[in-house]
Amino acid sequence: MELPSQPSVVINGTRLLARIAELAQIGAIEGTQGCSRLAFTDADREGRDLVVTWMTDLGLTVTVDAVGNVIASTGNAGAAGAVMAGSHIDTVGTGGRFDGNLGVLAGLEVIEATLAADIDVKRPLAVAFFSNEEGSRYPPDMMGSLAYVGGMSVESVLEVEGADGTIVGDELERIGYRGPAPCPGAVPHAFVELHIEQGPVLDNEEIQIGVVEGVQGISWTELKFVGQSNHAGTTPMALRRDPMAVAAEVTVAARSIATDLGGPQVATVGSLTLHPNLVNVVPAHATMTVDLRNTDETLLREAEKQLMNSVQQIADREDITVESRSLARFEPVEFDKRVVDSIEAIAQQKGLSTRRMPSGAGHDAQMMARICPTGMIFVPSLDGISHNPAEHTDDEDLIAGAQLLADAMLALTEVTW
Ligand code: HGY
Ligand code: MN
Ligand code: MN
Repeated sequence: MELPSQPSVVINGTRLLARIAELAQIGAIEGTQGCSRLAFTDADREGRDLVVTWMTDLGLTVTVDAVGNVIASTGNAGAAGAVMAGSHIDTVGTGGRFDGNLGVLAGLEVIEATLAADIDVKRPLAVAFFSNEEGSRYPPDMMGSLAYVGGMSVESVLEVEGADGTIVGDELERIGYRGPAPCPGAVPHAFVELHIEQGPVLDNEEIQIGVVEGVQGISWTELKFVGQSNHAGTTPMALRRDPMAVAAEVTVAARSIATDLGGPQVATVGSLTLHPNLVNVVPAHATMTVDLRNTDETLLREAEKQLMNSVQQIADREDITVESRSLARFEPVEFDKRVVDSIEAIAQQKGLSTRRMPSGAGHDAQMMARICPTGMIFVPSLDGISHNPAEHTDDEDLIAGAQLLADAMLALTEVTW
């Protein structure tokens, strides 16, 4: 792609790092550099209020839509026709300070530096934080951006019940972020998300920038095994209908499916709850989640098929009933080649080392790719650690990623599709 000579702007790295640190204080996890701001909790509201203050202090037009997505833009048409950056500021319960937050604060920094440079930019700039990207408290993940692009109705978002029994609509109301702006939202000219890799590739290969070509497919299933609670001491093994024994075998089966399929296939049992969860009671039921992912949709479907076959065989043998429901299901996504190519060309022009790669994690960009030309920029995660308070990315990598975001966004203001 022939790169237009884009207006250049230098971001203020010190200001960016200071904002990352300040936001990380909200929901800070004692003794770590991580934070916990589950979607629509008080900590999430506090984080939202801080970032909205930074947006309004810049004089940006800030809108809140019906599912709590927040869009700040230099024009008064919101995201319509804008070159938009964005990500999320909600975190998993034991989150790091960079996952999502970097993409939002870097987007804000690009706008602030551009306004300060007082240069003529052909299109409005915008930055968003989308609601509940993590999906840990309320599935699916990328909930806000999925609604923003019309992939999930506002009504169905508002009625989702969380693992803790609360309802999205009530919590959004309670934290004051059930806004008036329309959802689905306006279509941007282009969308670019800067994000930490959250995996080991860039760090291992000592490469500065990941040029992300797409996002792998995601399949979340909740399995509830119903047995018979009984006395741990008096019930002979042959007479038991033990749902925990089934959950354990299914966990091992999920792991073998991933290792047998090989390649990028991954399988995770991240949550398991027993009822009544007591030392001397054979459980009545066990509820677990299985997260399967693959860059190849056919192989992901194969993994799902094998999982459910194993579930049924093991449950039948143990005389256990199974209730299953899908919590999230997204096919693999490819980003727009023109955006991917321009991110790569600009990075290389700047002398940054790059490599093309898929994203193992889900991102709001995979939803925005449904409505406009979209790309992503990765910066290295130390030892590939993420969804862990120890998550770390070096300052110079954060700043290099944010500067590349600025260059890419401004280049995109110059192109017409
Ligand atoms: O689950 C994911 O990949 C993302 O962190 N929500
Ligand atoms: Mn993220
Ligand atoms: Mn995450």
